[in-house]
Amino acid sequence: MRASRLGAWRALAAAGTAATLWAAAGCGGPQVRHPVDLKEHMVRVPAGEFIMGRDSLGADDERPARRVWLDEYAIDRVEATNAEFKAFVDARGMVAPNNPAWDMNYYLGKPAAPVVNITWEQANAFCRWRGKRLPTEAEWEKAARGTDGRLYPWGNTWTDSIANVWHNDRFERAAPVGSFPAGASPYGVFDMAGNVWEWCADWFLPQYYATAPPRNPAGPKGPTPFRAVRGGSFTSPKSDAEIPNRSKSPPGDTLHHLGCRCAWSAHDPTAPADPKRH
Ligand SMILES: [Ca+2]
Ligand SMILES: [Ca+2]
Repeated sequence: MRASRLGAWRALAAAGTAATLWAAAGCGGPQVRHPVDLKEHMVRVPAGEFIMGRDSLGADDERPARRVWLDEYAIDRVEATNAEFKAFVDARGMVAPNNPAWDMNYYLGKPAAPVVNITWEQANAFCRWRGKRLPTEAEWEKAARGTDGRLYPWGNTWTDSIANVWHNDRFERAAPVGSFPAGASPYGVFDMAGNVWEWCADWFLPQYYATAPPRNPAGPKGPTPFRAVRGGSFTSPKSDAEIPNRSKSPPGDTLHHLGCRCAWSAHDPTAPADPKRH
């Protein structure tokens, strides 16, 4: 475990993220020190329980609502941008993502917009290259709703113009990341409701919640036909932007409204050898 933590730190430093803060874990448990990147605006989410899923409204795959414990982790405050993904593409000599049909200069012309048209493998490789990883569905959901089971990042009542969904605001397509500070989550994470859908680490199974472990769930063992995607997008009705809403996509697909953000923790729950992955 110690070796992997040091490895993650070295990878983060190697990715050119020198501006780091060594932050201590919350009080109570043993101290865990990890690099929280200031330049890239990662947000620390303290260890503890939160309410995942919901029992009323929503779809069957969101049930049952249950209390889930997550170890401390950090998550990017904003969605991955075209500029950040270009640094990865250029460093690896990869083919750049296709432009969406609605803007043929999107990838190079809008560096602050969220990267789209990337496969799950590309999103995963991008996060690994940065010394990070994709968040689990549980990590994504806790970062979006905090610990009180709220429906939207800002509370329980929909509010127009503080999230980018379909026909509710000043953006017809994807907005520059972080354009809606009033719609931030309790941890200060942006665009968890709308803008672009986000790949999660987990394989997707609709019935997973019924049997998921209560601590650090990282998705079914897989493979399944789909990876989990969360949060809705600029093409979505506001119901898709309700935090418990779950969706999925074949991991090899690229979509003009699907991107990613990255996470980091001292102990990676998505690592295949991790016994917590069950
Ligand atoms: Ca919109
Ligand atoms: Ca989003």
